[in-house]
Amino acid sequence: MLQEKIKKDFPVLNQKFYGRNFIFLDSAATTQKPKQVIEKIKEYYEKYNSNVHRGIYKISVEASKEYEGSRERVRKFINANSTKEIIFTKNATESINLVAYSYSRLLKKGDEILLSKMEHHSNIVPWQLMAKRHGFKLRFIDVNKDGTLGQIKFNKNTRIISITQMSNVLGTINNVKDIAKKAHKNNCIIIVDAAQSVPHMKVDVQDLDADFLVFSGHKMLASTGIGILYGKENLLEKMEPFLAGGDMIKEVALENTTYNDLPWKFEAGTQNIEGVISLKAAIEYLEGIGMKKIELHEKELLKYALEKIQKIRDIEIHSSLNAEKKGCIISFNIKGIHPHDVATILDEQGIAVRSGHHCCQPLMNLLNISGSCRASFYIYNTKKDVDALIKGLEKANYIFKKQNGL
Ligand code: 7TS
Repeated sequence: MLQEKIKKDFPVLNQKFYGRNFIFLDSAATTQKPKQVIEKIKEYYEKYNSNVHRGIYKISVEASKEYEGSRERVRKFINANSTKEIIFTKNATESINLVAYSYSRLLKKGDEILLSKMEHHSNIVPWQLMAKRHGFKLRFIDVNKDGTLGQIKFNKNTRIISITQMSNVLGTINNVKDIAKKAHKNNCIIIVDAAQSVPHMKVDVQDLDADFLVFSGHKMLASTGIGILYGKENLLEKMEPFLAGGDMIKEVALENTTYNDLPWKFEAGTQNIEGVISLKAAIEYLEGIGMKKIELHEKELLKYALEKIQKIRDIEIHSSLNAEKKGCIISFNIKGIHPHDVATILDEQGIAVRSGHHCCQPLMNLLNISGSCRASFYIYNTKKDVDALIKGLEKANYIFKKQNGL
């Protein structure tokens, strides 16, 4: 893959900070946007900015066509059966909250929800709220020492398993297809948090047999403020709306309201139209490269990075070192240096990494650390970026350990 050519499509990456080429290694938080996506958003505002599903004039019809066209593109991208199963939300977080709120109303007190200890806060806190409200029990699957998922046990009350397909800290890829099979055998549904996986690998909701699957546009080249909820039609039909207002209704009388058909039943009020439209451009960009090629590129880059980073003095890597089985994310600490200090030294060399708890405090507790540094890679990163990271880490060691006479 021609990363240098790809990099040229991303205006943010073509800047210099502190006299050095900017290197972005925080795509797990959000990705940069190619000019093709930025142009598409500009086109919407310059040519057909209007609200959707309501105007009968030319540009509103055009905006509605683009909006629904994007839904079809998302459907095809994840191989959903129907566009009725593709709901636009604000982000992956809102998608999980939607399911938690609306599906929980179909359950009863004492039912159990199974999560894992590697979940992002957005796949823990909504369930805590529901557990408190409805009297559910929460149970957490352990994480093994090598960062893989521990043994999963269903019991007769387990009704939902909500689990990440790729950990945003460890990079661990969970076999959600296998988990879905076991869940269904146990009369339980599966919700897949695909916020980190969909941007990096081919995800087919029918092949996985996921009941629900969530992800965010901003982690896959599209704009912020647009999320996706995939849900099986028969389940979405049974669920009450999450938010209420315009567009999600069929008929409103003062006493009673009938709801719109799927997917609009779950899209109340004016939506993030530019966000939806940007999604189509983002998917076209990703598919223009090819998801398989993206996966292969990231595996190669990860293998290279893992080999090099292991040689850094006093490094502690918080995941498996097997590049074949994980996403392109490395979380690490350098013994004796605070992760924020490491990140600051890297920043001074034009390298952006995230440091902190990565919205995974339970996992941090399990790893017995308060935070870590995290380098996460994407289609625009190169081996040269890895080399710069390694040099930056060596510099951190040099500065801190020299200062302290170590
Ligand atoms: N699930 C996972 C696995 C995530 O990594 C994130 C965000 C979310 C859900 C929530 O996504 P949002 O778009 O609704 O915010 N993860 C990160 C991260 O690792 N650094 O910043 C955000």
